[in-house]
Amino acid sequence: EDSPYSGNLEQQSLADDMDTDAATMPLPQSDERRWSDTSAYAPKKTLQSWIQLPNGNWELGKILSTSGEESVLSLAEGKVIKVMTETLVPANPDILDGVDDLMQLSYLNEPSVLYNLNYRYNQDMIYTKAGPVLVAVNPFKEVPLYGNRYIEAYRKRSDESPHVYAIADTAIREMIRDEVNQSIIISGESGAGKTETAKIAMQYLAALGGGSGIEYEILKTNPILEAFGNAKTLRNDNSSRFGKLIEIHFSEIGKISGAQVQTCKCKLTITPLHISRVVQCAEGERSYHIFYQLCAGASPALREKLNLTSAHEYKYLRQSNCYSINGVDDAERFHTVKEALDIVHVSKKDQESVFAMLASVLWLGNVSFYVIDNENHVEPVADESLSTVAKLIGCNINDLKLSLSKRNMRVGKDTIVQKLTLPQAIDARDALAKSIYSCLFDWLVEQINKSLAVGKRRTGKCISILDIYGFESFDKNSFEQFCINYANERLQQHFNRHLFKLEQEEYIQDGIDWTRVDFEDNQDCLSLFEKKPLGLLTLLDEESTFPNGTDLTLANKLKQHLLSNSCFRGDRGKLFTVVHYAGEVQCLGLKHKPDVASVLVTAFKSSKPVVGQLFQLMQRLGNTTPHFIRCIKPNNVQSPGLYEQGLVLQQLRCCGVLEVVRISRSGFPTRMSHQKFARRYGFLLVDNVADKDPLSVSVAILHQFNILPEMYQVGYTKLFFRTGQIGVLEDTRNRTLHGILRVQSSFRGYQA
Ligand code: AD9
Ligand code: MG
Repeated sequence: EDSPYSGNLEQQSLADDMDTDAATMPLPQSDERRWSDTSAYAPKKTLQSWIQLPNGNWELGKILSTSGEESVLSLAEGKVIKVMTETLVPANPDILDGVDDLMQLSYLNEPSVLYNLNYRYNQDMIYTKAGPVLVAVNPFKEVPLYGNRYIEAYRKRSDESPHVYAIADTAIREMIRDEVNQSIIISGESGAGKTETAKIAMQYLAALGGGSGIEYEILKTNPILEAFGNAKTLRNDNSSRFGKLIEIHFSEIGKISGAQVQTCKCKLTITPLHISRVVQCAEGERSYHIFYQLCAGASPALREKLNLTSAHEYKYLRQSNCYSINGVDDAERFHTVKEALDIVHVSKKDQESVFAMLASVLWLGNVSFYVIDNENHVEPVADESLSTVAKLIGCNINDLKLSLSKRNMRVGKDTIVQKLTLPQAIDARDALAKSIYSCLFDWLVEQINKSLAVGKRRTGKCISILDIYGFESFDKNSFEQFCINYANERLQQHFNRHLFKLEQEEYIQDGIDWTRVDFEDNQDCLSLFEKKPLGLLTLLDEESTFPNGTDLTLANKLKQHLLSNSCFRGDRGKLFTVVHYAGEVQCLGLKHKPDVASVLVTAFKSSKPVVGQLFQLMQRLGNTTPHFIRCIKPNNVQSPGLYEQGLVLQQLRCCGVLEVVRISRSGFPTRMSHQKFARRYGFLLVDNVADKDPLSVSVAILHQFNILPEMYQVGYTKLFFRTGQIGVLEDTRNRTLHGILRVQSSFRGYQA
């Protein structure tokens, strides 16, 4: 008696649900409690339900009975438990297992989404749509989803399952159709798969735009940038330490059928590399790959020229106690990089200079100092390291000595020479090493850009792929996280506005009044950063010009001006918290400690260009049609087949996947065509409407069930409902069908 479903009717009713548009079921919804809300949920009406175990994981249970405030459920392996009914979260019928768009789930709650992604992940279906967004769960193994056969299938649209290729294909088509530049924006935590995803997208674009041969060059930028800009970290064996925007330009735009395009050129924009890794890195991590590759792969002749020894001999590489990466052959990689350099037209001579610069950085790290007077001033030891550096960078050994032991100070109009103490000299040495590496990296990017240069006559349009570091929150967060999170906040706004626009378009198309639709924005948080004159960025800039400023004076200043913004919280001492869309981040140490500049080091990168460059990057995306890919890392140990619910959930929240569904549902999320609506509920009407048109039937239903006017909108072709409204109708429909079933079965019994 308790279960409304039995026999054929259950199947029929579920099949009906499948038949309707996405999200036509009563959906539990509450903005404050995100997706876990159960208010619109009557457990009696489903057979299955999610229950949260003490370890935080969700498990599926069958509801055996509900009495008062408690329900009894059976779990897997025959376990039976009693729980508070209000803690139950509705599960979807089995028929919806593994749907390829989360929007198709009848119940859109956290456990259902987690389950759905997991279900697909177990079958190597790592891609899933969340409305307009593609979610990619890192498989940490090779999956059979790529290559020409797949590219062909997506190009012909014979395969429509979610894929990076499908996103790239849509970007091409929309570029041609609308003559608007496109962008593919990839985000996610470190190790989630952004860089791999970017490469997969490039692969598709290159394959489709192929012909001129330049697509091959474009793909070869990857091994170069990864060798010089990626490193093994504790989170990812191949972690990018820079943000990358690659614009792929298309010269001729053909007809939309088959998306005929010709790739022509590309342009790379890179955010500054996190350069300090060159001189310092944590235990178990590595410096940039290229150093190890060079040490392992250089030919005897090159070794001789650079006076190169093994990686173990260099202090900069030795300090973190980690030289190799599982499954990676550095020597082999070195050859790949050399080949790639050939392909992007870096001459053999220039390549040799590049390697000489790398070796000079390594040797610099081995330069040591000795005390020369009783004021603890030092000079570099004139040994093999020092002479090799001088030779490699092509300077006089005495000039090098000078630059590592003295510095020029401006006092008023005069310049005085100051001798350095040991810590100062080490700083000067490291600053020089960093500067050489950073110039080298910039130079490489410039070479690549020259080689693949976009001509002056830009006829066609372009598709940009953004592979940027995702939102970060650690126990200690400094300037680096501050910049990264600000960039992500801007991206999130881009994301929100874009989705809002999509929604709006659908409403306008169907002629409904969209001014009544509210969307939540992250403008408050952005204002916190950008407001002038009293925003985080301005205040930070201002404070960094005060020579006596400290973390504490900065924090006090911020607290003095920013407490009225709800996204800012002053904590004790030099700590303060920024409330980002993806979570709270407690910051300290934003005030930059300037590096002691050596004579050879020119303008050192300060806070301004970092923020500036990120901003530029964002602005470039402003006039493009964005396509979003959110990468998810299912475990922290880079291992295949392991799916940790808690970790995935936290990322779904951080990268706004839950948000996107919420936004997509925050206006009039439930839609149904007049015909479908009339067919589904028409039989509930008291009056006979057999000869009426679907719209009139629909309106009659709305009236009979007293659905309030502000709860729905009537479009030209569809009805649009606020969340939960359809629930009333569904309930009545189920009850009525249940009644019919009882009559039928007793009738059958009577016949028998
Ligand atoms: V970081 O922010 O640069 O530290 P990413 O870029 O998000 O990070 P990356 O693309 O480097 O992560 O992926 C990490 C590792 O996951 C790769 O080295 C692969 O071993 C693995 N991976 C990611 N995506 C795929 C895939 N589609 N197929 C197979 C993958 N392996
Ligand atoms: Mg990366």
